[in-house]
Amino acid sequence: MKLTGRDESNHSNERQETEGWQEIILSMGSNLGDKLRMLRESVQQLELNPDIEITAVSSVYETDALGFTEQPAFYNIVVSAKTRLEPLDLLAACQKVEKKFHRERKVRWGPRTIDIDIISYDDISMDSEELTIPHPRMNEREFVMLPLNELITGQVQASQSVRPLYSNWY
Ligand code: A4P
Ligand code: MG
Repeated sequence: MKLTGRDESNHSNERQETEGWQEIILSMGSNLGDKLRMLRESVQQLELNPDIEITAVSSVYETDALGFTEQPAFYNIVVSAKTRLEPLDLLAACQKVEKKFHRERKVRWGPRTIDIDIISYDDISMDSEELTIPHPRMNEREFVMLPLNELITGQVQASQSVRPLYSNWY
């Protein structure tokens, strides 16, 4: 998925594709501790990676927990960026940031200090045990779609379960 109408690149030359900078979308969520700080410092950590360049950050949305609902509300954002990392190396970079903030995986869909999901990577589709892109549940998730829509259109929208909280926070 691309936010800007870049030209239809030539996918026949995959080597050239993977060596360049690719457009990616990340979704980040936190529902434990100082959630705003967690999001801010996680974006900062990604920015410290020389192979990742953040291009836009959405407002922070307060969102009702989906899946395992007996947990605090989340703060969610969507970030667009460019990377010259391969998809699995990008996943590793995201997981390194999660680890830095001592994310513990106790309950699937349970509370977390920071969760970073790769929503899309250029126009690539892949489905392996480690990584599925585009993210398979993105379309049904307002906490992804509303911030993503903000990055694409500039319009901040709210729904019953997704409430814009902070703009220009980063
Ligand atoms: N994995 C596969 N594809 C991807 C991808 N595109 N991006 C693998 C990132 N990771 C991907 O994820 C489990 C494994 O998924 C990883 O090891 C990776 O190899 P995880 O982050 O360890 O565990 P998780 O987050 O608990 O599971 P999952 O399936 O990622 O959960 P979701 O779907 O991300 O849901 N409610 C609100 N309001 N806001 C939220 O942010 N998040 C979740 C988590 C549930 N409810 C929520 C929110
Ligand atoms: Mg995840």
